[in-house]
Amino acid sequence: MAEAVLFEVKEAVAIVTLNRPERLNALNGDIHAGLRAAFDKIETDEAIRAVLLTGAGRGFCAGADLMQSLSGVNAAEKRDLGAALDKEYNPLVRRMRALPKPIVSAVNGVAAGAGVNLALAGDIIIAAQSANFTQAFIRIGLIPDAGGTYFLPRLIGDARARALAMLGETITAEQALAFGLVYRLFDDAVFHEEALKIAAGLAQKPTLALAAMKRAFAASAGNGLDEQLDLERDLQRDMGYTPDFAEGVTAFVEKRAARFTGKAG
Ligand code: LHQ
Repeated sequence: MAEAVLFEVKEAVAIVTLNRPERLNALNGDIHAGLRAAFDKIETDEAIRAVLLTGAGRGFCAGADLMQSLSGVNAAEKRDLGAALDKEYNPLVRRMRALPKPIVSAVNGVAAGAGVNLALAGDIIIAAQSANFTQAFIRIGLIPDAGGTYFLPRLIGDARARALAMLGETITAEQALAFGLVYRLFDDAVFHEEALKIAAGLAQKPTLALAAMKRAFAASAGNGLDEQLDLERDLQRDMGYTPDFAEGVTAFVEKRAARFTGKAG
């Protein structure tokens, strides 16, 4: 059986590919296990400085596997969906957000349900022209999970977030771009290559500054301006002590390209 998650490292980028194309990469136990293993490696391997999360085939991810994990649901048998979120989905979203390395979510095709919200847990979200996005939850009597009710209003505003969640309509990649759900679109033919280019570029940047940005942006959602200014001061103080800051300034003065290591010392 093919591995449910493919993992390879190229140009200091961990390329993590959801790999159940016949099910549009719907999330089952094998995919969750594969993702856990991938993030174990990404968290501990210093040579990995960025992540590219994408899907095999014509889908990015169709959300929870309704055939395998949830089939046979009936009113008499009460399923604790909260347990699945506690065990698999929420730790994954928290892990992605806390990862001190940038994540590019490359939505290569269909994204539905938790598949969309998994992408939104990344830092930079790009999509192929043929991609589409559906908060499919309402179609089966659920609410957006995997961070959907958190990410959506912050990214696209409350009005659009509520409409997408409540109507369960599919939006095209162009609409997603216009809404601000994704940063950029690329033609399908060059999508993987362009996605890798972005991730590889991030992998050459000062990693500690990217990690500190993730912390600052994460805190910004719950902070007032005063607290955020204090946090920026603290994080910037840390950045001022990094070799990459010294290298950045030296390279500027010497009018050459900087060579960042992403290391603390
Ligand atoms: C699938 C799936 C799928 C299995 C397509 N599962 N096979 C829930 C509960 C528990 C805890 C955690 O959180 C969640 C969160 C959730 O994510 S709930 C939302 C789950 N996702 C959905 O409701 C989406 C279901 N899929 C669809 O509505 C459609 O497949 C979409 C709109 C994604 C794509 O439509 P099409 O492009 O027309 O493709 P298709 O429907 O023909 O799908 C291709 C194959 O993939 C097909 O299999 P088949 O054997 O007929 O070729 C589908 O059955 C299979 N597939 N999604 N989630």
